[in-house]
Amino acid sequence: MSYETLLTETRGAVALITLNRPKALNALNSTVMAELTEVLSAFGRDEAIGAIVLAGSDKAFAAGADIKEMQGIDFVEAYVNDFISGWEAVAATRKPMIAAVSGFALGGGCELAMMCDFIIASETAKFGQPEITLGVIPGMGGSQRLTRAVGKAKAMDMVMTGRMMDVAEAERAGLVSRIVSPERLIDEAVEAAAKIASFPRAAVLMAKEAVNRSFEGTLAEGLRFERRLFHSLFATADQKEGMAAFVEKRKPQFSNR
Ligand code: CO8
Repeated sequence: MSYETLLTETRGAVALITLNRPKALNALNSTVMAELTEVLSAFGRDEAIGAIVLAGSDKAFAAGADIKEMQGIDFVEAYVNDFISGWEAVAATRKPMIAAVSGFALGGGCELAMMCDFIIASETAKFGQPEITLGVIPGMGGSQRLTRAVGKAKAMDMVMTGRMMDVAEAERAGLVSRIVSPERLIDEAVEAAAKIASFPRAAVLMAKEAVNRSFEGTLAEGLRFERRLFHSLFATADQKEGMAAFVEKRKPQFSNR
C-alpha cells in the first residue's frame, strides 16, 4: 500500500500508520482523511492485524486541520457537503487503535488522537484546541471528547483560551495514558498494541465496545450492555482456554475462536 500523506508498515500483528506531511506539520487535509479512511478499512479487514498504532513525526502528531485548505470555504459549502464528516469513519474503527503523540497535537490533531482508544505521549507532546484563535470551534469532536476526557473546567479553559497543555498536565488531566521519552514512543506504542493483539480478538473488540458505551446513555444501560457482552464471551473457545490455562498454571494458547 502506498499513500501520498501516510506511511504504513506492519510489525507482527500490529499496523503502524504514520502521518507524513512534514512540511505542513501533518496538517489534516482531505487527502489525509481519504487515505486514512482507506488504510484503516484495509487493516480492519486484514485478519493478521490485531491492533493499530497511529503516529506523526517528532515535531508534530498533527498541527490541526489544514487551514490553507479550509480558509475559502463558506457556510453553504461546509453544510451541504457536510465538511469533515468523513472523519467519523476513523472514529468508528473497530480494531483497537493507539495514538502515539510527539510534538504538537492541535485542533483536529488533538481530536484525531482522541478518536483513538488511548494516547501514549512523548515528553515533548503538546495538546490544544486553538480553533477559537481562528474564529471557529473544534469540529471533529473536541468539545465532546476533550470534555469527557478532562472534565468541564479544563475543557472550557482549553477551548475558549486556545492555550496548549504540556504532557504532564495532559496526563494529570486524564487525556494521556502514559508518558515516555521521544526515542521510546513508537516502540512503547507498538508493544502495547502487540500485547492487545495477543489477546482473544472477540474479547478485545467487546472490551473496546463496552468502554465506548460508557460515553453514551445512562450508567444502568451501560452496565446491562457490559454484562451481555461479558456473558457472550462464555460462548468462546478462548474463554475456556484462558481460564483452563490459569487453573493449570500454564500459558494460554488462544485461537481467536
Ligand atoms: N494548516 C496548514 N498548514 C499548517 C498548519 C495547519 N493547521 N500548521 C502548520 N502549518 C504549516 C505552516 O503554515 C508552515 O508552512 P510554511 O512553511 O509553508 O509557511 C509549516 O506548517 C510550519 O509551521 P510553522 O512555521 O508555523 O511552525 P512553528 O514551529 O513556528 O509553529 C505551530 C508550530 C505552533 C503548530 C504553528 O504552526 C501553528 O500554530 N499551527 C496552526 C495550529 C492551529 O491553529 N490548528 C488548528 C487548526 S483548525 C482545526 O484543526 C479545526 C478542526 C476541526 C475540523 C477538522 C477537519 C480535519
